[in-house]
Amino acid sequence: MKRRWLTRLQVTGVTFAAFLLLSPFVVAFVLGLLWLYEHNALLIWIAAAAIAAGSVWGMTLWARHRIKVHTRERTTEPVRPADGDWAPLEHAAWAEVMRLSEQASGEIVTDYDRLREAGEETLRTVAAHYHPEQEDPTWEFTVPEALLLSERVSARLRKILLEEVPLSDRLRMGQILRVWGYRPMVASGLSYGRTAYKAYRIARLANPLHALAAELRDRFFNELSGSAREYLLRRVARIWIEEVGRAAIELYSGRLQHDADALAEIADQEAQASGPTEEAFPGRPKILVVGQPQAGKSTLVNALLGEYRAATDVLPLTAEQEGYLLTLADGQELLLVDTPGLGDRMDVDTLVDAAQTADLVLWVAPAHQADRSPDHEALQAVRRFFAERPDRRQPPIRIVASHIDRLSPAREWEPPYTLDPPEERPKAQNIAAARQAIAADFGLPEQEVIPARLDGATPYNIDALTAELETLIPAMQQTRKTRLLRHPSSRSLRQIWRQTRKGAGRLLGRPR
Ligand SMILES: Nc1nc2c(ncn2[C@@H]2O[C@H](COP(=O)(O)OP(=O)(O)OP(=O)(O)O)[C@@H](O)[C@H]2O)c(=O)[nH]1
Ligand SMILES: [Mg+2]
Repeated sequence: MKRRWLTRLQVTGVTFAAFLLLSPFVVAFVLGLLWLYEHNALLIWIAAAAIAAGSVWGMTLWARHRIKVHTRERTTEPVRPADGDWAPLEHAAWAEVMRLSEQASGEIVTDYDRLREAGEETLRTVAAHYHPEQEDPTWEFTVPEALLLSERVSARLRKILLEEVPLSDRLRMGQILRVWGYRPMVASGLSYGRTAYKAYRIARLANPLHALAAELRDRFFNELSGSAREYLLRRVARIWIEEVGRAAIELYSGRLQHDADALAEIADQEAQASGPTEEAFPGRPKILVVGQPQAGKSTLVNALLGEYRAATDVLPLTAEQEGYLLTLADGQELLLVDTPGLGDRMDVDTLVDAAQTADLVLWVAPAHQADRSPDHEALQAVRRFFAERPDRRQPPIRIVASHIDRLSPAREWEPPYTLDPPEERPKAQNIAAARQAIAADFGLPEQEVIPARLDGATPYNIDALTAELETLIPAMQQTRKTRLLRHPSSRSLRQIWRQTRKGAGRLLGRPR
């Protein structure tokens, strides 16, 4: 009884205090309106207020629309796509990560334990992919590697959240993510590592995920309406899983251990091991020119170089692999390697060996010559080699269909010939037919066969080939990176340690 009376008194008190507090503002507002009226400015004021209110309303609508558009468009796509330089094994692991990310519930990000569990599950899934033979391969990495992993995740998260989650700048991001910068994966990952107990304790002090989860739960997302809240939470959850997955893929595939300098060092070692031609030009993407004897390989090299450098003859000539430096119009340098004709001087095993260190294979096939069985056999061997090793990337292959001038009518040579679609002249029709037949024999799409006449003072269609080389540069560089990561010398512990020393030192608070 007494309590209710007290409460009533309190309510009245509060109301009275509020009235007292607000009254100056109300009075000022009314006086202000009067003043405006007297100075004939009331209408202007009303118009300005309406414009201000209207623009705020418009912005709200726009923000809502943006969220809706995102919700509709990007539910199954990864927030950030797979990396270009991955080998098939990495893509398979990424597919698993995507499966987890698609199933992710947004609610995990408001609960520290569930967030951590989702990270661990992602790590476990990727680990099992790379070490199927082990029962629990998840923690099969060294302390420096684990530190790199966490560094990698946290470095990307802030940027991605800000870019990919609309309105996330409204979170107290700066603060939270700076704490998150204290390596979330250390908290989740290293709690299992005996040797890293110290690092774990430091990370636990900051407890960044806990802070983030609380922030997401309390301050920000509760203000939003149902569907927008659900969408944003889910998006953060997906970013979390995908980025942990991506970093784990980098870790287990050995990529995390390398920076650009280390790759350059490995490239040098590989070049030295592959003989004098490459030793002279280390670090350039390498194009292997192959084909049957007399196909026109050396002529192609000369045509690309624009000068006579590789000896050509009507008799089998090129006796061993020989490298030339090709500089494209934009200054990009490539290493062109001329090879002996497939057969006695270049058997299938030698070709497969050479293809392993190539970033692109240019296969020269004479358009007028019907027997392509040696090519077919050699190509199958190359394909088999890479199919059996999903951790490697097969270099891209393009076919140069040479000797198109020899196609019927053999005496006619009046370029240019239009092929897409083929023009009326029988020569053009025959070139198009040869391109189709070669594509079928090699099991490649027709666009990957480039018809050309290689010999003579003005070789024909070399510019199309050069243009193709230019567009292939990124693919060549990706193949190269994947290849160098597989190089035996890239696994030396010394290197791993040197690269991770800095990160580890920073985290543990002392130089190592
Ligand atoms: N008509 C015509 N002749 C060509 C063409 N391409 C190359 N040739 C000629 O074919 C012959 C052999 O060319 P090479 O470049 O030496 O052939 P290769 O593939 O290097 O031969 P090996 O080194 O012996 O394996 C030379 O006489 C070239 O002039 C072409 O597109 N049309
Ligand atoms: Mg030759």
